[in-house]
Amino acid sequence: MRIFLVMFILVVVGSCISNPTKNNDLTLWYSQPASKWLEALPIGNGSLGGMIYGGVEQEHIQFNHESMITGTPQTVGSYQPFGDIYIDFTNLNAEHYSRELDLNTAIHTVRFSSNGVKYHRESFASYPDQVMVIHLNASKKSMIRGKIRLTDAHNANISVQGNKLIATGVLPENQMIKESQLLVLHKDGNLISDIDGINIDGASEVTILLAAGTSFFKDHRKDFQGEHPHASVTKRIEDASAKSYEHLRKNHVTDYQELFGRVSLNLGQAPDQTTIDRLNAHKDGAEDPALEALLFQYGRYLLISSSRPGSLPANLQGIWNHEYKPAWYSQYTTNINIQMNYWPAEITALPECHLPLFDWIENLAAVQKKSEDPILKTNRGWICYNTNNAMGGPSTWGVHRPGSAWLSQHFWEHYAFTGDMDFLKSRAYPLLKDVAGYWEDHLVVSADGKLITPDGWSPEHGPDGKEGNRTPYPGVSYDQQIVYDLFTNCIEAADALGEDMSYRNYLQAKRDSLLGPQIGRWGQIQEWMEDVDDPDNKHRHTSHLFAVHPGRQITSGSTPEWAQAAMVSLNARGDVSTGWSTAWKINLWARLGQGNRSYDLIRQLFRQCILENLFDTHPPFQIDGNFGYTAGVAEMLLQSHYKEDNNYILLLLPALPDAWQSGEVEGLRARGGFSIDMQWKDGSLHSGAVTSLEGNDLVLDHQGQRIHLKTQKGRVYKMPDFGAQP
Ligand code: FUC
Repeated sequence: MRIFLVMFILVVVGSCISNPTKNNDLTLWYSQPASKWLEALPIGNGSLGGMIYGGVEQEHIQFNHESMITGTPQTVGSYQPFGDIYIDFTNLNAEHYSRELDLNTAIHTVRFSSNGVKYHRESFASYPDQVMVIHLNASKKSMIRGKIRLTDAHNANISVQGNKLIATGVLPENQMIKESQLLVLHKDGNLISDIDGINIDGASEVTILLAAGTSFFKDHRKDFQGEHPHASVTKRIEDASAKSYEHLRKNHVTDYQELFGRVSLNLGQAPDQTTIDRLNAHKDGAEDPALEALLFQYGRYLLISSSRPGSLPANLQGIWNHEYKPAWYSQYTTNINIQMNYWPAEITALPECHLPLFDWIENLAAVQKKSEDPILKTNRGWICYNTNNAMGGPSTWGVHRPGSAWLSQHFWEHYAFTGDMDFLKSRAYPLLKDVAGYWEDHLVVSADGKLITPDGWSPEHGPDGKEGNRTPYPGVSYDQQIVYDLFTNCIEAADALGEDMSYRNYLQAKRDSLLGPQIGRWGQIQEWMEDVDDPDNKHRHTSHLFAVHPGRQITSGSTPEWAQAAMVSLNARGDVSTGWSTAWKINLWARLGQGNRSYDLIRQLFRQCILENLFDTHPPFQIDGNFGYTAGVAEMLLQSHYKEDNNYILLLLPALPDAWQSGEVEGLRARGGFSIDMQWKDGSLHSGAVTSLEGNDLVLDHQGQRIHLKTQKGRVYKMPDFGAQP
């Protein structure tokens, strides 16, 4: 690879941060109502989620609240459904039906005509007003007739109070109190309450407000016990009911678009077909890059909808669940799943959506540190089990020692992308250093004089290839690579803070003594300290490739032999796997600079793991694959995971597949604090811009040509034509 290092003073084309609004095909749409939960479409405000079926005679919205779990700090429990809204309409014969979810507004719409009247139903979950809003409209006066019911998934007592329905109850498992309230507002006609609902008789417009909550309190210092939710739920409903529908809608769209509108991706024109037809055609091999872009944006939509400041982090199903016993409790699994949920947060410009993860990790740390469980006892730092609930409650399925180190990587990444020095000083560095302390105490010296973990695990099998073998082994690559990553993040954090230098140097010496990646007998990255890897092993976890992604110990540029060996390992594992595993492989191949291999995995993901409503399936439905996919697409277009001479190297279009010869992306974020726009043609960068968010220097790298750029905070720099460089 020829590398040209060009010092280039780029033209300042503006002094303000751009706010792209142009988006291409941001709608999921269907010509039939949903006939099952996985055809319903999700809305959410971080805490309150709904799945909308869009029926004609009956609208059904199944809803959730993030805190509805049967667990405690001692037992894991399961994430639970909360309740359902049903609206039974009378005298409708639908024609010209459609339902759609517009990712640009986060509004779900149902439209149809009946007997010459056009009906229009809009639903959204508002973060600023903390309510779900359903608005019914008809083109002729007084034509809305039906009955609204609220049900509860846990036999709560339901009362009807005028135009309000209230469901209040207690979960017997953990005594958590829950309450939902639904208020009906109308224009024209009458509302008539009866024993189990509210009848609408001849209204022209109806607005339904739903609020729900529990007594869960997101803080270990109060044992997670909060107030009865009645007062806060009542207040949300009252406050929202004082605003017009248009006002609530505007608040919601403004708030949502401020986040969503930061990134646009255009990979081509969308065909004029329903989403399900496009999905099926894609599964059959049709080219529809616009659908691939839609799924990318859907991941961003889902993250905004399931993880907002003040909420719990997105669980295995985000916040959407209709089962009493969801797979793996629909909680937080630390050996890939919860981390993958947050892979798109920084690179796709949603750092605020990352914040719930940090709150949860800090609570988890506090709960583990005071645990009486002998398995969790540590001198310094903390460790956790593999699966944990909203309260830091552990599963029975084994300790996962490097879980805390992997989780702490997210604190470093938030700083690396945002440059938030207060966050680094007050939250990230203390946590990183604390967890590093555990590993300083825990590492041992091998016969070869290397530092190794004595009792590791490679999720989720053993060197004998047995699924779920939890026998501890020394020097397992997964542990070694995560500890390397932890120490590196801690070292770089100390550098950025300019403090703690003697500790920093001590930790660097430790890091440099760690047993590093080893290349085995068939050219692979060894998963185990001994060269026992079976080339026919197809296990879904690629734990031994953590160093490629989300770690950064192995890169094509700085460690090409290891990168080559990682490709051998990845090819041996094969392409066919579960949803999140397939998504991880998209990211891995992207980091290895193999755009066409990433794209193979994209095709594979669509073929096998994308459901009718574009949720990802493990199977069953598991949202990490959606988030991992979105992160993977971003990694194919932009990477920034390593530094040279203290500058981040921004790889522009590092893994562009042949299938995406032309396109444009705006607003992706890079470490060091940059927002990147790019247009490309015939597989090469055509034009673009760098917005400097922090005023740092950087190196732009496109297909091996490099340009060093000095920046000032807040300025926008036009990218040069790399093709024109010598
Ligand atoms: C891990 C994975 C499973 C699943 C579960 C939630 O145990 O190995 O495949 O993703 O987490």
